[in-house]
Amino acid sequence: MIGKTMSKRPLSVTAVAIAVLLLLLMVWSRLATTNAKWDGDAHIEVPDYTLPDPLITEDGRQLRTAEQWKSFRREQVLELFREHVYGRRAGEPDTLSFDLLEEDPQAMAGRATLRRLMIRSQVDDREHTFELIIFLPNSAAGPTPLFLLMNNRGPENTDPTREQQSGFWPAEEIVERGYGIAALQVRDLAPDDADHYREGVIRLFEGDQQVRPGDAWAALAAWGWGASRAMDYFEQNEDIDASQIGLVGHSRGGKASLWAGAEDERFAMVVSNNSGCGGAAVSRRRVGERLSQINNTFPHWFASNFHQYNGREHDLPVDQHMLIALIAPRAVYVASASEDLWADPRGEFLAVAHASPVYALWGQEPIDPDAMPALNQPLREGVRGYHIRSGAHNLTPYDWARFIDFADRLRGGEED
Ligand code: GTR
Repeated sequence: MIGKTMSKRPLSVTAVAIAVLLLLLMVWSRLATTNAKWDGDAHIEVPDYTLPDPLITEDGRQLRTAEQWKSFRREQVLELFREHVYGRRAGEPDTLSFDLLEEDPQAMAGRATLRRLMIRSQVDDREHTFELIIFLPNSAAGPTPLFLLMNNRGPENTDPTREQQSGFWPAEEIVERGYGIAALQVRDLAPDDADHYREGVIRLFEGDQQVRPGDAWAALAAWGWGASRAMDYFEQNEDIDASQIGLVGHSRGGKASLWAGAEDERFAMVVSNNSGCGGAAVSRRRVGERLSQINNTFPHWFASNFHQYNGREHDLPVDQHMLIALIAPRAVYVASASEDLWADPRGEFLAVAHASPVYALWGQEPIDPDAMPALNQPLREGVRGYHIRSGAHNLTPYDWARFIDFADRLRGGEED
């Protein structure tokens, strides 16, 4: 070879050692971030509190069996929530019918069938209607499991034409994974407005009744009533597997989905996303939104009796872990977001964990309240699931993908 000889100086041992060290450091810091405990609320002081024991009856008896829970305690707890928190919702209307507004077997470029229905209810001479949108995967071999979103945002988020697509309701991705996806607009059931919330199904049942009792239902319960009417439709439709319906709600919609899942045991799975105060979060922690704030800002969400507990969370005969317990032994999934301190992520996790004694009546393993999962590391314990996503208050494709992973595993009958 003509010219310069390349110098072949061997890499010094020190340089190699430094490189290896740097590499190890990078791997370690990566692992540390992924497995890090969430401590975004470390600066918040939490008062001492004691949660009511769901397994001790009002007359002080300790429950031991699922039979006892089912035969009377569940109803007692449900009654406490009706009386003090959400109010008593109406039953079925005098007549109920489903009008098919549109059916398109070639929706989503042939991958799904779109169905739009008008759900029509009648009580005395009054009528109420609301629309239900459904996409069913065309690849389905039999009746399809389905997720129903109680949409608390604008209807453009659940556009049946799919001209507008939103990560809040990623219908294409859900269909792709073999699930049906449906939506109702909560405002159709009860406008989300203190002056007008009765102008939906509440008026259907009450007419213009002036005086309302302290346990009269309000917007959240009315929204859930709509989910039950959608369920009435799923039950009579053979393309849908009504025994595998997941009810999903975000934020105020998540408060409503939990309560609807407590009232209506036909929902096999209930999902609360960032539901916070009056949803999954333990009220007695008084972290993030307080009862006084929620009741003053949104006086039309809960029964008026609930307002008596403003600043008196510790006097409530229930707390939100008992709401989760009302879903037992069915599946429940609670999701939080790391920046959503207003919804108290840890309080949301704790409600799931403190529902353990009730889930244990069916042999479910407990969830340790001190073992809140790290960011973006979903936890599944039997039929209960939880995750805390990094980021802001929102319902995102990441959240939906985790709900579906969870549902897949439950349907696969996998054990942890
Ligand atoms: C907030 C309210 C929360 C939550 C949220 C939402 O303003 O304080 O309880 O429900 O709205 O629905 O996005």
